[in-house]
Amino acid sequence: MDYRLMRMEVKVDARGKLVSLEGLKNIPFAIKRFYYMYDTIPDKERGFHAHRELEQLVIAIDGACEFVLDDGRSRDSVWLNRPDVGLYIGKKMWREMRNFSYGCKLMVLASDYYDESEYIRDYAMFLKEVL
Ligand code: T46
Repeated sequence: MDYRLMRMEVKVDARGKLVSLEGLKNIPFAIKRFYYMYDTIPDKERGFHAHRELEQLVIAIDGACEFVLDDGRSRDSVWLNRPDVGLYIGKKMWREMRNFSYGCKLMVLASDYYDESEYIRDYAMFLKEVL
Protein backbone atom coordinates (compact mmCIF):
# COMPACT_ATOMS: atom_id res chain seq x y z
CA MET A 1 0.00 0.00 0.00
CA ASP A 2 1.59 3.26 -1.06
CA TYR A 3 0.52 5.48 1.84
CA ARG A 4 1.95 6.39 5.21
CA LEU A 5 1.28 8.60 8.18
CA MET A 6 4.04 11.14 8.68
CA ARG A 7 4.69 12.86 11.99
CA MET A 8 5.77 16.47 11.41
CA GLU A 9 8.27 18.33 13.51
CA VAL A 10 6.48 20.95 15.62
CA LYS A 11 8.19 24.17 16.71
CA VAL A 12 6.74 24.95 20.10
CA ASP A 13 7.24 28.09 22.12
CA ALA A 14 5.30 30.22 24.55
CA ARG A 15 3.22 31.68 21.67
CA GLY A 16 1.97 28.39 20.26
CA LYS A 17 2.98 25.82 17.68
CA LEU A 18 4.27 25.98 14.11
CA VAL A 19 4.78 23.25 11.50
CA SER A 20 6.83 23.92 8.35
CA LEU A 21 6.36 21.82 5.19
CA GLU A 22 9.00 21.94 2.45
CA GLY A 23 8.88 20.08 -0.85
CA LEU A 24 11.58 17.43 -1.26
CA LYS A 25 12.72 18.06 2.32
CA ASN A 26 10.15 16.83 4.83
CA ILE A 27 7.54 16.31 2.06
CA PRO A 28 8.55 13.54 -0.39
CA PHE A 29 7.65 15.49 -3.56
CA ALA A 30 7.95 18.99 -5.02
CA ILE A 31 4.78 20.92 -4.13
CA LYS A 32 2.93 22.44 -7.09
CA ARG A 33 -0.53 22.94 -5.59
CA PHE A 34 -2.22 23.57 -2.30
CA TYR A 35 -5.95 23.27 -1.68
CA TYR A 36 -8.16 22.96 1.35
CA MET A 37 -11.60 21.77 2.34
CA TYR A 38 -13.80 23.23 5.04
CA ASP A 39 -17.51 23.23 5.97
CA THR A 40 -17.43 19.48 5.31
CA ILE A 41 -20.61 17.62 6.30
CA PRO A 42 -20.40 14.60 8.67
CA ASP A 43 -22.66 12.29 6.67
CA LYS A 44 -21.37 13.32 3.23
CA GLU A 45 -18.55 11.22 1.82
CA ARG A 46 -15.89 12.54 -0.55
CA GLY A 47 -13.15 11.09 -2.71
CA PHE A 48 -14.07 7.83 -4.48
CA HIS A 49 -11.25 8.16 -6.96
CA ALA A 50 -7.56 7.47 -7.53
CA HIS A 51 -4.85 9.43 -9.30
CA ARG A 52 -2.62 7.98 -11.96
CA GLU A 53 0.45 10.08 -11.19
CA LEU A 54 -0.41 12.54 -8.44
CA GLU A 55 1.11 12.32 -4.97
CA GLN A 56 -0.47 14.17 -2.08
CA LEU A 57 -0.08 14.94 1.59
CA VAL A 58 -3.28 15.52 3.57
CA ILE A 59 -3.40 17.11 7.02
CA ALA A 60 -6.47 17.60 9.19
CA ILE A 61 -5.48 20.98 10.56
CA ASP A 62 -8.72 21.08 12.55
CA GLY A 63 -11.13 18.27 13.42
CA ALA A 64 -11.00 14.71 12.15
CA CYS A 65 -12.02 12.46 9.30
CA GLU A 66 -11.53 8.88 8.16
CA PHE A 67 -9.67 7.93 4.99
CA VAL A 68 -10.21 4.56 3.35
CA LEU A 69 -7.23 3.59 1.19
CA ASP A 70 -7.33 0.82 -1.36
CA ASP A 71 -4.63 -0.42 -3.73
CA GLY A 72 -6.94 -2.84 -5.53
CA ARG A 73 -5.84 -5.77 -3.36
CA SER A 74 -6.71 -4.62 0.15
CA ARG A 75 -8.31 -1.76 2.04
CA ASP A 76 -7.13 0.13 5.13
CA SER A 77 -8.84 2.75 7.22
CA VAL A 78 -6.85 5.63 8.68
CA TRP A 79 -8.03 8.47 10.91
CA LEU A 80 -6.64 11.95 10.46
CA ASN A 81 -7.13 13.88 13.66
CA ARG A 82 -3.90 15.72 14.46
CA PRO A 83 -2.45 18.86 12.85
CA ASP A 84 1.07 17.47 13.24
CA VAL A 85 0.42 14.24 11.32
CA GLY A 86 0.13 14.11 7.54
CA LEU A 87 -1.18 11.30 5.37
CA TYR A 88 1.04 10.73 2.34
CA ILE A 89 -0.87 9.08 -0.53
CA GLY A 90 1.13 7.75 -3.45
CA LYS A 91 0.12 7.04 -7.02
CA LYS A 92 -2.75 4.75 -7.99
CA MET A 93 -4.38 4.58 -4.56
CA TRP A 94 -8.17 4.61 -4.37
CA ARG A 95 -9.36 6.92 -1.55
CA GLU A 96 -12.68 7.53 0.16
CA MET A 97 -13.18 10.12 2.89
CA ARG A 98 -15.95 9.84 5.47
CA ASN A 99 -16.97 10.52 9.07
CA PHE A 100 -15.98 14.18 8.97
CA SER A 101 -16.24 15.89 12.33
CA TYR A 102 -18.14 19.18 12.40
CA GLY A 103 -15.80 21.93 11.31
CA CYS A 104 -13.14 19.58 9.96
CA LYS A 105 -10.58 21.41 7.85
CA LEU A 106 -8.35 19.43 5.50
CA MET A 107 -5.25 20.91 3.94
CA VAL A 108 -3.77 19.14 0.93
CA LEU A 109 -0.38 19.55 -0.74
CA ALA A 110 -0.15 18.08 -4.23
CA SER A 111 2.72 17.20 -6.55
CA ASP A 112 1.02 18.64 -9.63
CA TYR A 113 -1.58 21.08 -10.94
CA TYR A 114 -5.24 20.12 -11.06
CA ASP A 115 -5.98 17.89 -14.06
CA GLU A 116 -9.35 16.13 -14.17
CA SER A 117 -8.11 13.76 -16.90
CA GLU A 118 -5.62 12.34 -14.43
CA TYR A 119 -8.37 11.13 -12.05
CA ILE A 120 -9.75 7.58 -12.14
CA ARG A 121 -13.27 8.01 -10.81
CA ASP A 122 -14.63 4.59 -11.74
CA TYR A 123 -13.69 1.73 -9.38
CA ALA A 124 -13.92 -0.96 -12.06
CA MET A 125 -11.55 1.05 -14.26
CA PHE A 126 -9.22 1.54 -11.27
CA LEU A 127 -9.07 -2.23 -10.70
CA LYS A 128 -8.40 -2.78 -14.40
CA GLU A 129 -5.47 -0.35 -14.31
CA VAL A 130 -3.82 -1.61 -11.12
CA LEU A 131 -4.32 -5.35 -11.27
C1 T46 B 1 -8.15 14.07 -3.41
C2 T46 B 1 -8.96 14.31 -2.21
C3 T46 B 1 -8.20 14.12 -0.94
C4 T46 B 1 -10.58 21.97 -8.73
O1 T46 B 1 -11.14 22.73 -9.56
N1 T46 B 1 -9.27 22.12 -8.42
C5 T46 B 1 -8.63 21.35 -7.50
O2 T46 B 1 -7.43 21.54 -7.25
C6 T46 B 1 -9.39 20.30 -6.86
C7 T46 B 1 -8.72 19.39 -5.84
C8 T46 B 1 -10.71 20.15 -7.19
N2 T46 B 1 -11.29 20.97 -8.11
C9 T46 B 1 -12.73 20.81 -8.40
C10 T46 B 1 -13.15 19.51 -9.01
C11 T46 B 1 -14.59 19.35 -8.49
O3 T46 B 1 -15.46 20.06 -9.36
O4 T46 B 1 -13.44 20.93 -7.15
C12 T46 B 1 -14.57 20.08 -7.14
C13 T46 B 1 -14.50 19.11 -5.97
O5 T46 B 1 -13.41 18.18 -6.20
P1 T46 B 1 -13.53 16.63 -5.86
O6 T46 B 1 -14.93 16.17 -6.07
O7 T46 B 1 -12.46 15.89 -6.62
O8 T46 B 1 -13.22 16.63 -4.29
P2 T46 B 1 -12.87 15.42 -3.34
O9 T46 B 1 -12.95 15.95 -1.95
O10 T46 B 1 -13.70 14.23 -3.66
O11 T46 B 1 -11.33 15.04 -3.67
C14 T46 B 1 -10.30 15.96 -3.38
C15 T46 B 1 -9.30 16.00 -4.54
O12 T46 B 1 -9.99 16.28 -5.76
C16 T46 B 1 -8.53 14.72 -4.68
O13 T46 B 1 -7.41 14.94 -5.51
O14 T46 B 1 -7.26 13.22 -3.39
O15 T46 B 1 -9.62 15.58 -2.19
